[in-house]
Amino acid sequence: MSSINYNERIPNNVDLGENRRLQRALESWLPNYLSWWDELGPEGTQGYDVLLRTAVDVSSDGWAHFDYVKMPEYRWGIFLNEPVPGRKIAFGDHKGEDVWQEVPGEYRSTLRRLIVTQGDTEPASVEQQRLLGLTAPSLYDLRNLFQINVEEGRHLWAMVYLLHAHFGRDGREEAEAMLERHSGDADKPRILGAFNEPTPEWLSMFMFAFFTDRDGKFQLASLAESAFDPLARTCQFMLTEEAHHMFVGESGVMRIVKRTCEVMDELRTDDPERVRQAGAIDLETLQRWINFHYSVSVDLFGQELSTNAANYYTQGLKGRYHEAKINDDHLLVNDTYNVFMLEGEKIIERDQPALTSINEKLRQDYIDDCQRGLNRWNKVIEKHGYDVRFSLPHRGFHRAIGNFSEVKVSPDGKVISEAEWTKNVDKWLPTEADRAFVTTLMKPCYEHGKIAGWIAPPTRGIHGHPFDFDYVRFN
Ligand code: BYC
Repeated sequence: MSSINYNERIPNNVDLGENRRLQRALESWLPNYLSWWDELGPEGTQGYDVLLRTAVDVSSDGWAHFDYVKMPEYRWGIFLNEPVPGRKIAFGDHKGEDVWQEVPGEYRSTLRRLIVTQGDTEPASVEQQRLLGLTAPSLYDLRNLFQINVEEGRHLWAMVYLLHAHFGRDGREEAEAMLERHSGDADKPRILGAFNEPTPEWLSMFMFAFFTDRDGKFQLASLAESAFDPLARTCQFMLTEEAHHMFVGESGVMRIVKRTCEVMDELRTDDPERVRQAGAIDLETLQRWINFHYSVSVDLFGQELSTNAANYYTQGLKGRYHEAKINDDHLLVNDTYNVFMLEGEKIIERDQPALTSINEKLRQDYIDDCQRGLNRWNKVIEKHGYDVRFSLPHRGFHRAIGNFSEVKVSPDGKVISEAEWTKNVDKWLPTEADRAFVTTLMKPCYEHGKIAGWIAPPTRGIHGHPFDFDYVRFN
């Protein structure tokens, strides 16, 4: 591995300088990427100096460099975790064989598809968040938004590198297409449902970073098990950056809950209307946002029973979360897994072949992780002495993919009629009126040390700086 030159056009630890053809291909993609950033990246921010971390290394200490950067000048580098000497395939038909440094011909199109699906989400999220820089509740939050945006951009680079380096001409075409599909576009939408939903205000931003970025964590962790070693090592390193994104989501919602509770304390009431009049977001509204973002994110795990997922696993392309820590044969041919199914009008649990249930297993790992976050939010409410507790709706609620997509399921897990759904949906999902209310709160608050009234300040700043630091300089 050569050492990394942060000043290179494309900083990297893949010896790009030694591979002129690949370097030229990526350098010719760069201007397209930059015009995409200009057009669909954070609106009106070209001249801002932002205190950003840039990945410059892959060692666990000191992998990032913090400095003021104008976002279009950010160094979107290509970094793969160091190879693990002698790494063997951990699961599926090829278990025990050496991992692959090149794509096996028979798995080429499947792997390309997985990489494209992963890559497509990254610029999608930047597009979804492009207007949020106009209304951030504080400079600290504004900086975190931009940090996430540039890193999602880098994650796109990570996938584009794999496509260019390992998939020849069709890889290059897929890399182009990544900049042609757009979030919410009627003709060329992004591939996965949740990435076509707008993220128009900051409550949605924090919920997205908690729920949808967490899908990223679990999908990347599964791809980090791949027998295709460059993919595994790329995803491993992406997970390092991803942790901050989920921190932004979890702590963001936590700070909103804290502020709401403070306002309820001051008013001595938990009446949602009074809370709203005081400029905070009532807990019932927060629950509706949880229901929405959770349900669209749960869809991202695919169908409960999927032969695609079984094939990815058997072929060694995509493993389970923390594959090596699971105590079984890592072949799963004779195993079963408990899956939620629809039987007539009832939701039942039934043992299904473990191989076809791989998506559902990952969804369960995700659900458990989400619940841990909710428990932490609930502690804040509990500390303030209120009885309300947030809960995750049933996994069948508001689904567009899989076993429950054809029926209506209530948050507590009952299959209900269309009429009952229509009667209750305004209690369960954000209404137009809710969205309009939340939008009224979205006013930028860019004075040092100040913060909008609907969210509490963070307990700590970024990189050892205080909350009232000038994280963004507007020039
Ligand atoms: N929307 O057999 P199934 C992140 C399609 S997030 C639309 O269950 P499979 C990030 C599916 O493609 C992580 N379509 O599918 C977060 C298939 O289509 P075909 C992103 C969907 O393959 C925040 C059909 O339905 N990474 O990084 O087992 C910010 C049959 O379904 C959806 C990945 O997703 C959906 N929700 O599972 C920034 C990893 N779900 O074949 C970034 C790579 C399913 O009939 N992707 N379909 O045309 C995969 O592993 C798989 O593609 C999926 C789907 C898990 C998504």
